[in-house]
Amino acid sequence: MKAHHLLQSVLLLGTLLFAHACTPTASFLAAPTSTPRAIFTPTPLLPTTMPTATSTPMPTPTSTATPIPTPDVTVAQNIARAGMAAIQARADDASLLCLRYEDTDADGAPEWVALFHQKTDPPRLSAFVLDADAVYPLEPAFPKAGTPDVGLGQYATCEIQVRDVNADGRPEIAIFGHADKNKTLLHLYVWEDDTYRRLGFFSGDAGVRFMDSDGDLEEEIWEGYREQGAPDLVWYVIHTWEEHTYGWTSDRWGWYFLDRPHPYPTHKPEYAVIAFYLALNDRDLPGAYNLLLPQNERTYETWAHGFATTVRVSVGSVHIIPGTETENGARVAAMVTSWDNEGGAIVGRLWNTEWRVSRTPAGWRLVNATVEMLEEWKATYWP
Ligand SMILES: [Ca+2]
Ligand SMILES: [Ca+2]
Ligand SMILES: [Ca+2]
Repeated sequence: MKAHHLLQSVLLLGTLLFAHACTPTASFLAAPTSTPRAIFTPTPLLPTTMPTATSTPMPTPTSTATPIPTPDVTVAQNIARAGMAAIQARADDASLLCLRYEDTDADGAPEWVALFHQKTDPPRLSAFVLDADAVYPLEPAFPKAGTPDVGLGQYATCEIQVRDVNADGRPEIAIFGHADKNKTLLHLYVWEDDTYRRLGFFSGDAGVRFMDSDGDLEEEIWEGYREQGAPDLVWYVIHTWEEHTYGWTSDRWGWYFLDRPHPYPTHKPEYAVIAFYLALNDRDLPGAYNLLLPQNERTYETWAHGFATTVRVSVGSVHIIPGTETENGARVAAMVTSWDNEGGAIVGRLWNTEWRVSRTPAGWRLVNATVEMLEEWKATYWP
């Protein structure tokens, strides 16, 4: 029994030592953020002697001396130098901002992604992929009419992501840029038919970001636009990956500034409806109630009780129904998504909503609504 324990201990010790000795050293070749500079990580030393037991003959642990390959630092340095030299040779007078050494075409071997800043007027970001001796420029989208051509961006920055952003199994190269008037740009590329195809170009003056808005674990792309008539509001256009391209699938409203209290804009019929749902989402129930006309027959307490289980509300597709606007009244349509915690389960609902709104000296107010539930689902994952 004693001997058995000892054997177990020795084997356990051997296993621990072995496991420790075999912990893979970081492969700088595959390091995701490689600037062309190799860092040598010393390999932990193998124990030269194993503990031996005395009394009973012990089986010799055989799992000791698998030789650990010593990383060849010279090879890595040479790769880095060659990549840097090749990239600088193509840079002309542009400044190299950053380099990534990652597998951008899913063939198992890394390529160089280089991002440059050119001192043109206006200055512009450009990028290419260096794969062995082949150079693939990442072509920027044509600028929209009336806007200057800034390539991937006007200012020097290095915001590159190499990952499968649309969950189709292939990696994308995502490059963010910035330009005048607070504009953010996002270019997306994927390796396809021997070239890097531009999958999409997105821009907005209130940011562009990846975000999973519906809880399916796939990220959508959100373009944010500030609302000219109500600078506290942002209008998000949400693009979803569908088969071969990103398409505009929905929109929603949000706050541009995060600080509170939020000033609720009510100087247009649509803004009053947007403000009402943003207030609900913020759980500012008194604020939301104040946007209802007092002739609503329910007291605040009764009304507020209806939102006891609400955890999130969002609103989009807000517009005045054509032909309904008069000087003092209008009908405003909106698509509302609500999320409620019902007995521990999160239930999402999509509502087609139509509000009758009325002008008051204090701004537009919500009088009453007709709602139609279009969809109801249980959220398996809470975004
Ligand atoms: Ca590759
Ligand atoms: Ca992909
Ligand atoms: Ca999603």
